[in-house]
Amino acid sequence: MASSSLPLFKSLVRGTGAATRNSATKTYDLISASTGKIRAQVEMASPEAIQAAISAAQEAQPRWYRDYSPMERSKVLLKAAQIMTTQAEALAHLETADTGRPIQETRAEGPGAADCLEWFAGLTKCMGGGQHMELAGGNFGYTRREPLGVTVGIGAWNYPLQSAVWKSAPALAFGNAMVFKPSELTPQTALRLADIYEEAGIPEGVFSVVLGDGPTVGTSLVQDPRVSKVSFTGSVPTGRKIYTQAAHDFKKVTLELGGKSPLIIFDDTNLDVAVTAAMVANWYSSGQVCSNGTRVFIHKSMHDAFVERLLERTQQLIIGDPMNDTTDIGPVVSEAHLQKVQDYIRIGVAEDQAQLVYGGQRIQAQGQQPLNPQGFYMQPAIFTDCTDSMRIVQEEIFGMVMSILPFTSEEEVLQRANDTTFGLSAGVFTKDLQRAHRMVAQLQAGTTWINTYNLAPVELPWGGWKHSGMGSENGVAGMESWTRMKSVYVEMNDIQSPFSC
Ligand code: TXE
Repeated sequence: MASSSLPLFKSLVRGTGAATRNSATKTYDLISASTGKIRAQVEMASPEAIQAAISAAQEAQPRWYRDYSPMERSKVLLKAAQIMTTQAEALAHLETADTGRPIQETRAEGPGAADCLEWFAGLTKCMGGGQHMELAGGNFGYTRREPLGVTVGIGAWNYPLQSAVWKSAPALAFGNAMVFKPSELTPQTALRLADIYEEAGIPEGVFSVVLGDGPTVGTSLVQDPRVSKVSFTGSVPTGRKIYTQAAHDFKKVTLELGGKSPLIIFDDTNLDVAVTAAMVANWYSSGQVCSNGTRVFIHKSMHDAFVERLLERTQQLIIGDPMNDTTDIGPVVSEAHLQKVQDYIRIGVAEDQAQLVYGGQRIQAQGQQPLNPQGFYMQPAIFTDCTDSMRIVQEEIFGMVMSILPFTSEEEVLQRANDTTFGLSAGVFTKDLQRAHRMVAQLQAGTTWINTYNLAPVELPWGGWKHSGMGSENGVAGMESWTRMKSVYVEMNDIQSPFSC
């Protein structure tokens, strides 16, 4: 039973209609991934609160765009970045409490979010139409780049702060307002972000956070006709639903969806580099990363040595309380997600000739160290002898389940790597530069890495191909995603009548 001393998280709506934000609604419990116990409660945004958030955004957006020049908006975002940096440690604790990701990982979130704010603070100063055309008769035309208006962001639970900032920083930088809904499992850093924006000087109503589930709160946001864009990070089925619903009003949509990415390791790669790559691409964040390289294509000639070294190093990982500085791997986010990952491990064991050569079990201790028995802890799972058509090789699991797939030639591995409905990312490890560039040119993925994996600096656009999404976030492309163009024709003479009178 929840006790009344538990923290209660509520939506954060400031500005027009904000008084209705506390209208009665139901609450739900948040469960700690490391103890399995109730750690807080969340009040679902009522229909009135959702309406209030969108009304506040609608009222605030024109002023945010017209009264603040790009230079002024830039300064506000830089201030937000500065506050974000000073609060990085506190944000890391909130993120770890919500997600179960180790604190040594979540310490990167604040600085990463600050980078994103700084990037868009810079880019907003370049917000211009970019075209001035001399036209017939001494007339001329030019283009204006303008904001979209009221936008909606819907975030996922694996990287909640990153989801919130990757969407809101560009939205706000280019003069939009945003109503953001974090995942129902991970509300805390989005709420803190709203406070940071307020402290930085972003006017009330420009950014609101509404809490609650997808089917009711998320759907209301997506279907509201006042919303002109939805930016979503999450699963493929939900992305498809949102795309369909948004089509009714021809809203702009950006979808950052799942993946089943190939990590391709050629035999000129140093053995330990190869193993580090596979571990980074599979074990980080307990495997809950959309771009993870879960299909590990390893050249046949180094397969056995690779597997042996991978097992050796994976066994040394410290699985434990995510708040401990030394923990490498924390629990997965929820009991339901743990069950989903465990189900896939059972499917893998039953399928074909695949061999589970390491791990996969739910655990209550690591060596002599007990773990909280109610926590959602598991060992990483390594499958060898996999074939391309197996379900564990084709479907996104979003957990620590690595499939090892030997290959012999460049042509063969390229064809097999692309043989998936997903197209989020891909990595190639080789010392042969020509081969590396040849490969990335043919890999069907929105992001590719040469001799590294899972880096996503804000300077480069991020977005999936095929079923992994549409549109992109970050990079210079971020300006395109959050603005629209307007052509202006200027007549320098009296208008000529085409009519007879
Ligand atoms: O995702 P959902 P879930 C994948 C991963 C994971 C699976 C399920 O495979 O196991 O998705 O995770 C909101 N209208 N990824 O259940 O349901 C929801 O409240 C509007 C990959 O968390 O897609 C949450 O805020 N919104 C991924 C967000 O959508 C709706 C990260 C994601 O929820 C909605 C997360 C609706 N009808 C999961 N239904 C990645 N790309 O990184 C749900 N939501």
